[in-house]
Amino acid sequence: MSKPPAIIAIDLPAGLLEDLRRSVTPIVTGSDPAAIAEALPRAEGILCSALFPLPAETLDRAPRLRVISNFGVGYNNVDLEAATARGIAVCNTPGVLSGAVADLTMALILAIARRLFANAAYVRAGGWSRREPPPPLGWDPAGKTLGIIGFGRIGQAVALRAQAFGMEVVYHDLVNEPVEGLEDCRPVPLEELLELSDVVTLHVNLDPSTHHLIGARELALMKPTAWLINTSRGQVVDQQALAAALRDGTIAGAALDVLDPEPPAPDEPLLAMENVIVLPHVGSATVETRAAMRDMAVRNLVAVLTGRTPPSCVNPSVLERAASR
Ligand code: 8YV
Repeated sequence: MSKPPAIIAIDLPAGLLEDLRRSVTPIVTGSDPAAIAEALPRAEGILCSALFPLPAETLDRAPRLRVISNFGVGYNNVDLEAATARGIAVCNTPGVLSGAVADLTMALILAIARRLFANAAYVRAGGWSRREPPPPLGWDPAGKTLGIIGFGRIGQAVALRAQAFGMEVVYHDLVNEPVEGLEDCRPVPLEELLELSDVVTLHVNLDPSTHHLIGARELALMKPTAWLINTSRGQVVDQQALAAALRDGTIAGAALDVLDPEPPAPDEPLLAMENVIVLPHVGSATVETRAAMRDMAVRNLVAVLTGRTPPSCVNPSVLERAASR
């Protein structure tokens, strides 16, 4: 029997690609847009980065597509409604990257608190050798309040880490219920979270309800000493409003692993600000986590193409419909 053709738009190690070839025929390997566009009409599956756009117009050019396997937990790159209407399963890689993203978030909190980047820049620029005054003192995370917006797997993993450093945790989510094992974390309305927190960190999915969730009004509610951390999606923050709030001292600073757009334009104002740390979207970028994500993304792709249940599908109604046929 012929194996279903699939586009493999991320790099896979040779061993994993060999495993995949047992059930699937890769018709493209790599992220060349022209090769992908040419192969789309034949493809039954696509394995791509969570940043690879798949709007309805692209899905229209892929009439045989049965599965989109996203290499990542976020799936805002896919028009989910259009995929579901066309019977395409959309899969992602939740869980395996929560620890890495939470570690990065905690690293940013500590870096902000201890002025890590400013101190390292001072030494590198020769300030210490020249006996110039060092950057101002940092602050202890213990006793400070961390506000977590989005209390899913990643938000909860951040809470565990912050509690170990003695931070008080408040959170806001759609379902504001106490979480088992995290009973000391307090659910609060969004406005209260913004007013209370010394650091606000974002861990929501990007969808129409969270687009520009943090804008001028929300930033104005924050303490002038507070920092904003974003390791979710750039579009959750109104970037112009953020730049204005950072310029006029409405908030103290921002640490951003994600921007809108990515990569940023060279003249993006946030890149030049002293009180802003920007990282190039590296939340999941560890050897171990990327390997686990690749593995799960391959298992998702192969499962759907061979009629089995994938480890994680965000529109399971498509699989139920296919099974009842
Ligand atoms: C990217 C991410 O997928 O999981 C997500 O949603 O944003 C990241 O893990 C990864 O950087 C690959 O592009």
